Amino acid sequence: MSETTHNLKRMYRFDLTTRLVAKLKQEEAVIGGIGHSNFDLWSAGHRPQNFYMLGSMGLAIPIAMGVALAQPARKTFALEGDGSLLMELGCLTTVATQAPKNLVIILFDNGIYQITGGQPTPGAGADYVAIARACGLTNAAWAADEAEFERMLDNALATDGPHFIGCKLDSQGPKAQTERDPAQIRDRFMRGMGTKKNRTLG
Ligand SMILES: Cc1ncc(C[n+]2csc(CCOP(=O)(O)OP(=O)(O)O)c2C)c(N)n1
Repeated sequence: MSETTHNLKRMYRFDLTTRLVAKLKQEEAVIGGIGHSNFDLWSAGHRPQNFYMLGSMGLAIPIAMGVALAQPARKTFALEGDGSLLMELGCLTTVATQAPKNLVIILFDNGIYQITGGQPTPGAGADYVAIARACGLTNAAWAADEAEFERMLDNALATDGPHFIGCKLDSQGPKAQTERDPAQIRDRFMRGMGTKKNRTLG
């Protein structure tokens, strides 16, 4: 675990997402942010407990925080891109204040808005772990490589949070695209969370 951005390996988002999904055995919720975070979550294997954010930037962490607070027994992950985090940076102070023990934030930091053509974000040199820590998220660190990412996931699954895991990404694009059907995404997720029982959509 690293508190600085020195010597961090640039990793492949799909590989990291696959490693995360492989560890989920307890119907954990995973919220994929707009951008390629939700594309790779989809590609890693659809689960009813996945929610794919389409349309608005910056909402993966707020949505995940809401799920975590509503269902405190369920570990809940937010996968967010750095561009989207910048759009809603204040959510980190809210997370620190609410402090849901079951929330894990995974930041996919590629320094660009990859999905809209790779424009650099205005925070390309920012240390988001340092920002998270300054907001009050004391369990915040960068993953130096894939093995450490896995150890940090194991720790986040086994211990109280909120946790914040920063990952520097390489420049590879997403594996595929999420099926864009917002009503179905919502409906499946509500069933995955056990909050909707009746069958209205396939
Ligand atoms: C409020 C708002 N502004 C702009 C957009 C257009 N837009 C959608 S995704 C995106 C970039 C997302 O970047 P990031 O979160 O870093 O993810 P990446 O694409 O790098 O995976 C932009 C600019 C939007 N959807 N909403």
